[in-house]
This record gives sequence, structure tokens and C-alpha cells, in this order.
Amino acid sequence: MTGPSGIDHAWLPDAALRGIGSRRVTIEGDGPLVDTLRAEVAYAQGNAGALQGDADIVFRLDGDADTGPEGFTLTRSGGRTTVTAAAPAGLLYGFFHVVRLGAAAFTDAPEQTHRPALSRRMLNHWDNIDVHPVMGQVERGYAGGSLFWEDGRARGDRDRVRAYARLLAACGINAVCVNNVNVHGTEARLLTDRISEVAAIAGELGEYGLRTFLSVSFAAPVVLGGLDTADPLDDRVRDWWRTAADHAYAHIPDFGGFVVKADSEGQPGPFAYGRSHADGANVIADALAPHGGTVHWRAFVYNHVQDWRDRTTDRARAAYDHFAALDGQFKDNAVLQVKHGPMDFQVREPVSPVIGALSRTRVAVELQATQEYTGQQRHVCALAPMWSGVLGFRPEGEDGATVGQLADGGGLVAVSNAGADPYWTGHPLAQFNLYAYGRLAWQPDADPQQLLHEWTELTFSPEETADPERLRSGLRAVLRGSWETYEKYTAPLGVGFMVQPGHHYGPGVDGYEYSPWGTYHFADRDGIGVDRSRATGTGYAAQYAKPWSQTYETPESCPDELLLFFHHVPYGHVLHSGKTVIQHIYDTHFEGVEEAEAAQGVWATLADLVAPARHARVAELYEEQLRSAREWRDQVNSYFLRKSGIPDAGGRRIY
Ligand code: BDP
Repeated sequence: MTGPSGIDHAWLPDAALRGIGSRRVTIEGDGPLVDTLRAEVAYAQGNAGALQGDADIVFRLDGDADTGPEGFTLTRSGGRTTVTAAAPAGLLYGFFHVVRLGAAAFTDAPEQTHRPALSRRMLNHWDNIDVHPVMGQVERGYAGGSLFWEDGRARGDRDRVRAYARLLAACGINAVCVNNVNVHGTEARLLTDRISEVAAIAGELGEYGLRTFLSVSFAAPVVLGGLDTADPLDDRVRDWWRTAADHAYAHIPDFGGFVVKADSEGQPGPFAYGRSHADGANVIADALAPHGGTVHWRAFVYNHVQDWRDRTTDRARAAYDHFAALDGQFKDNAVLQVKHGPMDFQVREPVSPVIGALSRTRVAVELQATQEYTGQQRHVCALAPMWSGVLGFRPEGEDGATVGQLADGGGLVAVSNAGADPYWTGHPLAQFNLYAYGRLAWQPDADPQQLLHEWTELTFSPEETADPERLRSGLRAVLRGSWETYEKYTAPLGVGFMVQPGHHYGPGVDGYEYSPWGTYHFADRDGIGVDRSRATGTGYAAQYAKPWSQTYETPESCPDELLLFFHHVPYGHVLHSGKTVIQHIYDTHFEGVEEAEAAQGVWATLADLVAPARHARVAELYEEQLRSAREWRDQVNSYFLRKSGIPDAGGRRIY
């Protein structure tokens, strides 16, 4: 549903608020977030003014409640629902929980307390302030311009920022970094004389309990401060960061802190001064500490100008090689932000070994909601199953903690997929990725299918349509397996990339094969894959604890879906599935396209149940998805037919 101001209410359409809007509500408590709650309730009730009589639902702020700063207790008995929270944020999350429950919020049920498993649930916006000549307004953005920035400044009209904050709070997100991790030129000034622009955005986000973070350049003391060094051990540099942090907090009292990409893809960092990344993170952490702020220091550090002829350098190893030895050296308010996989958000990667290796460092796990390598919001690719697999992975084996548990020190971060597009995410179905990310950050072991159901109920209000079950099952059918479908028609068995260089959309079978970025598949006439074993390869497999170091070490024990990430094997190698690698490649590429065609067909049958404009947008995008999927199938299959000379056992036509 698109509201009067043209803002799509996504998972908070008016229909979803009806359950609470028709009830008598009492709110006990004061404070800014409680005012937000009051406004929400008034909106749900159509501004009709408080309904008279005994309350059906009470929102009660109770400092003695054992709910923590963001949790709430829900009591449903004797026809009365009560949401109790120790702090206002908990009441607001309780409100959105009641919205999710719909009618069930008002039926008797055992008391439940909900607390977020992770205290930091942050989105990173890769939004440029000035339009970048190559990357545009939003780096890897597929949803129009930035929600925050336009014409080189903070947007004056912030209605959408507020509407966005509301959606984020409704799925549990509580922090936003508002600018790109790649800080370009004078954009660094946001930190100093332009901080009031950040403060204006923070003001809107704060209405819904979201803390604002800012990406900063490690070279800021030089670029902005005029110093001749950014050496983290230099006292002038230390003072400069302190002053900058003081200044930020003077303008934004609930400011979250900084995100830093250093010594990565051309960004400046401590290596230039012979210092470690702990030294680099700590000087900034110290500046933030008096204010309770945090620095999120990214672990995405690797050599992107390596010699492609050197087969011993392995980009997958880099983060662990740089950071494992620094465990225990980071300040308490420094968080190491680690991408979930060792490479770069491919459709399939193993879980980064860094996550399990730093027992004395606060680790945040970084996901990518923006679909850089997963169809760029032109393909349907629901990522919740992938993320859920990552969060449930146990780096130390069956008895060890899950990634979701290990992230409790630093939280869960996602690169946002939202922008100024009327549907927020370009592809209307990509909204599910944003929603699911927030819900998984709140509860990492949530069932992705349940989240899909929740999102469907909220966003599409099936009960208000002529055929609720057809709508539900149709949406399930197009989204549930969409990640596997995408994987089937793109790079096989964990080998990754094979995309067009630069923009990363569409097939580029040898796109990065002879480039310095370190993203190779090593396909030749005999076989394919990267030998990352300890015995004969790059040694990456040995970065894992047992049992994974053993599981990944040999082709026999390695799971099929990661085989080519860890091993170089002949095309005739037989997978656990019983198929050869080459036949698997052919079969999955045909199947993937067939599945996408089937999904397109299902979507067409929903035309009478979905708002026309939304339906049309998705239908149009399916045309592009199918064109692209066929291109992937044909290029990948032809490539491997030509390399291997082995025909398809199914006798299908390969171009
Ligand atoms: C890669 C993107 C690049 C980002 C980089 C990062 O291609 O645009 O700057 O990650 O995470 O996925 O810093």
C-alpha cells in the first residue's frame, strides 16, 4: 500500500494496524519514545482520539521490570493485554510486536518476555554525499538515490527518513550508519564543520530509537585537521580524534560512533605508519570512550592489487591473517566488523574463520542486504535462508557456540538495500531482505520461513483479499527457494564471482580471472576450483578450528555446495549427490532457469490479489530476471562445454 504522501508503508500498512486501531489503549509512561508510541497509537486509531472505557491493551513503563533496555513482557489474560517494559524502547518494540501478532495479541496466552539477542542491530548505508563518478549516489545501490543525501547535502525534506526509521524499528533495527564506508574527499567534513547535517538526520532516526553512526576516513587528521600524519600513536593525532568525537557528541548526544574501512581497496589506514589495526582502532575508540561511543572497525582488509600469476596468494586468507594475531588487543569499545564470508558476499561462501577465532575481541558480523552479487534487486533472491545458515553455523563444531551467539559482543550489521525508490528497495520483493535482516538481528535463530510468513501477512494483508490462501502460497512459492534458484543459474558449487567486472551484474565467465583482485576459479580443460587445502593448496582450510579444518580439507569430506571454493577437481569428479561436477553444472543451470520461469508464472497468477502498481513492477522485473538468467545459463554452460569437451548427458542444446 502506498500512503497519501506516496510513501510505501511496506510491512506497516494501515491494514496491519487495524487490530490495534480498533482497541482501547492506555499508555503509562513518559519520554520521547513514549511520545512516538502515543503518536503511533493515535495514527492506528485514525486520530479518532482515545476510545472510552477500560483498556483492551495497556503499555506500561515500569523501571522494575526485568526486560533490559529494549525488551518487553507481553501478558494476555482475562481479555486484557499488557505490554510492560523497563525502558521506552521496549514499549515501542512491544507495540510493533503486537502489530505483528494481529488478532492473536488479544487472545489469552502464557506470559512471554522478548529481548533482542544482539544489542547492536545496525544498517550500513553505502551512500555517497556527492554523486560519485563511477559508483553514483549510492555505492552498490539498486533502489534509486540516497534517502539521506541529495545534491551534496543532507536532504531538507526528511519525511521519508522518518518513515524509514519507523519501518526499521518495526523489524528491530536500532542503528544506522548514514554514509559510505568509502569516504571520498571533502565528504570527510561531515565529521567536523558539517556535523549539523548528520545531526538533522540523527534527530529523525532517534524518534524511533535508532542511533546514528558515521563512516570516517582514517586520514581525517590529515585531510581535515591539516596534520602531517595520521599515525595513531602520535599525540597530535590522538588529540585530533578526541576533539572530533567531542564535537560530534556536542551536536548528537546519542551518537553511536564511527565505522572505519582502513587499508582496504585504496582507503588509508595504519599500515602506512607501520602500525597495527589494533593501534588504528584504539586511537579512535579512546576518543569515543568518554561518550560511551563505539568504533566499528572493518576486517575487510586484503591486497586488491595482487599478481594474478602468483597462485599462492589467497584473498580468502587475508582477514584472518591480518586480524587473528590481534585478538585481545582491541579496546572494549572497539568492535571488529567481519563480513560473513571470507571473500565478498557471493551467493555461496563458507563462514569466515575470523568469526570463531577472536575470543577476546568484540565481533560484529556483516551481511549484505543490497544484492550486489545476488541479482541487484532485479532478480528475486530472498537471502534469509542464507543468513540463517550463517548465523546457525558453529565454528567450533556441534558443541560450540553459533555465529549468532558469537556476534553478541558486536552485533549484526547489514549493508542496506534501501533508497529513495517508492518501494524503498527497487524490487518490491527485496523488502523482505530488509525485514528479515532486522528480525534475524533480534533473534538469530528465527525460522526464515516463519519470517517470510510474518512479512507476507503484514505487507500483503492476505485476509483482505479475495483469496488469502492463493496469495500466501503464491508468495511463498516465489520467494522461498529463490536464493537456491539464483545460485543454480550463476557461479557453481561455491566457486564465486564469474560476474561482469566493476558493476558485478550478469555473467562474466572469465571476468576476474586474470585481474589483480584475487577472485579466481582456475577453470582449465581438466577441471575447476581453488585448492585451499592445507596439504596442497593455499592453507586457507587450516584457518578453521576442528572439525571444519578437516571437513574442508579433502574433496571427499567437503560439502558439495562448497567444493569448488576449497578444491580444484576434474570435471568428472563425482559429488556426494552422485553427479559429476560437469553434469551438476549443466543440470543446475537448466533447472535454475526453469525455476525462475515457474516463479514468473506464479507471480502472473497473483495479479488480482496484489496492488496493480506493485504487481506490475514485479512482473516487469521478472522479464529482466529471466533474460539475465538465460544469459547466465547459456554462457556458463557453453563455457564449461568448451573447456571440458564433455557433452551434456541430457543431450540438451548448449550454445
Ligand atoms: C565490495 C563492494 C565495494 C565495497 C566493498 C566494501 O564491491 O563497492 O566498497 O565491498 O565492503 O563488496 O568495502
